Amino acid sequence: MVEAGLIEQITELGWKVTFDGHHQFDAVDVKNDPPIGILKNPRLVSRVTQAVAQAVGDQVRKGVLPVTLGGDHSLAMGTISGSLSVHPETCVIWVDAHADINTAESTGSGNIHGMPVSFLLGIGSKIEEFSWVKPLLKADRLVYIGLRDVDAAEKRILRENNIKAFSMHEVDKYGIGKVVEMALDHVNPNRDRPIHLSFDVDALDPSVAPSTGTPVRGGLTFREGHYICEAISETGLLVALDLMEVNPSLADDDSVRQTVQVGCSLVRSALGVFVYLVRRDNNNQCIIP
Ligand code: Z70
Ligand code: MN
Ligand code: MN
Ligand code: MN
Repeated sequence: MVEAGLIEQITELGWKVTFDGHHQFDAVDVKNDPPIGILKNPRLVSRVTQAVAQAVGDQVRKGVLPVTLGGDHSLAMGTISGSLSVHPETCVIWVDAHADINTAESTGSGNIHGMPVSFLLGIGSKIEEFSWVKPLLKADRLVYIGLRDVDAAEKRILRENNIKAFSMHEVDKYGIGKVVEMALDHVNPNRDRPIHLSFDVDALDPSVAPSTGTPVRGGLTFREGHYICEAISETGLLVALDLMEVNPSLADDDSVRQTVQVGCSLVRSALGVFVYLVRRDNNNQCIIP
């Protein structure tokens, strides 16, 4: 996405952009990383996400809006920890085909990218390696959009913790405009809380975003995905953005190009391309965010 020109594109929108590079990953050197229980690469994931938490928290504290490009969605353990460490009242809008809420007990795969939400909520047994993750996220400050591949154990966890989720069924039933409004009403009724948007590109239909680890058919259209980003941009409350699971090592060149383009486009929408195009001041001049 960076190679495709995302930095220049965001700059063009009127933002002053600093590219933070990949330096936080250089500090991680984990050669011997056997599973803990069945959790795969636990030390690597813990150290990278902890470094990301620090980096994101530092930016949010300065009033800078961090955009994290991933990478698997375990990264959101870091990004959301960073946001919550500065603004404890932050609400999270998690756009994904998956709920990513398995615990160390419920996971069947041992993939930590299927578990970040449970760590943030502090549910399930505690793993010493991840003790740095503080359970700062409240279940009523979290809302999902786009779900369609949720494990049975995850469904139980969602139910037991009373977590609001708008699956593809609700997107079909109400339309994306109403779903985003209901999602915001749930986590942010007075539109006064900071918003962390964590967008897994696999929320989009595989025909729109094929280059991702776990494509699931029946996903969001190109416009539905963009509408979510635009509507959140319009609130003026966005404090951090994740665009996750774009994987250019998967699929053919055309699919990769398409997925990278759509990823860049979602980021531009979340950062106000829509507002830039349509909002005008009293003198009919475009207001550049
Ligand atoms: C399953 C698990 C999954 C992708 C999350 C799958 C989860 N629920 N897949 N992200 N890409 O392994 O926990
Ligand atoms: Mn995900
Ligand atoms: Mn997913
Ligand atoms: Mn994932």
